[in-house]
Amino acid sequence: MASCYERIQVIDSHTGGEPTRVVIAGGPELGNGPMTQRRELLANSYDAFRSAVVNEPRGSDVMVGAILTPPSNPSCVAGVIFFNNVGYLGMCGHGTIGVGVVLGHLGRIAAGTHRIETPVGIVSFDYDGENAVSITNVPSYRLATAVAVEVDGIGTVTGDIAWGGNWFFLTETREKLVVQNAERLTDIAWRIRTALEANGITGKAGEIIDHIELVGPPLDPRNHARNFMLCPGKAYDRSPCGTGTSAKLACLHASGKLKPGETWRQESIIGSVFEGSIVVNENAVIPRISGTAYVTGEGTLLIDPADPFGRGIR
Ligand code: PYC
Repeated sequence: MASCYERIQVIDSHTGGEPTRVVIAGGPELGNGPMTQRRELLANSYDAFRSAVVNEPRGSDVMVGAILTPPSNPSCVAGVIFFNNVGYLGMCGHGTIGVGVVLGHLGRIAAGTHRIETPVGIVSFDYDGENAVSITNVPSYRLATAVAVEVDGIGTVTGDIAWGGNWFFLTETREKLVVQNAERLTDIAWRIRTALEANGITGKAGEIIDHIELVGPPLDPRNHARNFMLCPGKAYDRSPCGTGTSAKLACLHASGKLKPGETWRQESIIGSVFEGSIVVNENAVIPRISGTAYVTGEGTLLIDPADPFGRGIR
């Protein structure tokens, strides 16, 4: 019977081809604590909710979810916790661009500058009132450079470890970064991720490096680089990845290849582009990432308690 359904109201969008499903009502009560605490509560007590929203049969491995909460900081328009097919993200750049456009679509914000609260800090964004959003991300940095790791079936792979709101390993590749090679690129990136973990190569506080970015030359000469970014749940980002582009900007700055005010155009595996730049504030690199998002759907997800896959296929 329809009245038995659990109902979750969502707005879907995509940013450079990468989907974001924003939960605007029907999520669990997460309290008023800091966003880190709310994310922990979501993970520990309501993980089935995450799976129901983004996993098959309602979603897919590519889908990123964003649950809106009241902010704990009154200067923010919302608190946001991002999640995916396997767990939770610190920040999400394409997702923030999607959230900005969805909040505009709902009439909750007008064109201008706004702030959201995430588990890794406050992120501000400029919204043009239509589809364009420029985010000012959390401080980003390169943790280590020229890190060499022995990768099964590949050999020695060298790359940088950087924070852009999530942990990244960025390595230059000679592979052709085209979507037709997605299976091979996924295999390479996953092997790198596995090798990093097996060798105890982690983020600053021992975090798993769960985003692997293969970087190569752009196909479009107007851009500076092209990437293939493998997400924690083995799906690849259709967008250039906002946090991954932030990590890349931090690495470029650390090696003297990007100055404040210069523009970096990052191309994704499907050819969508984020424009990035940095300001440097007390030695921290603050990335600014610009992109566009489009609303693709408005709807109510229904969970029938009798459905054996109602909480998603996990
Ligand atoms: O845009 O930051 C991003 C992102 C992270 C994972 C997928 N997209």
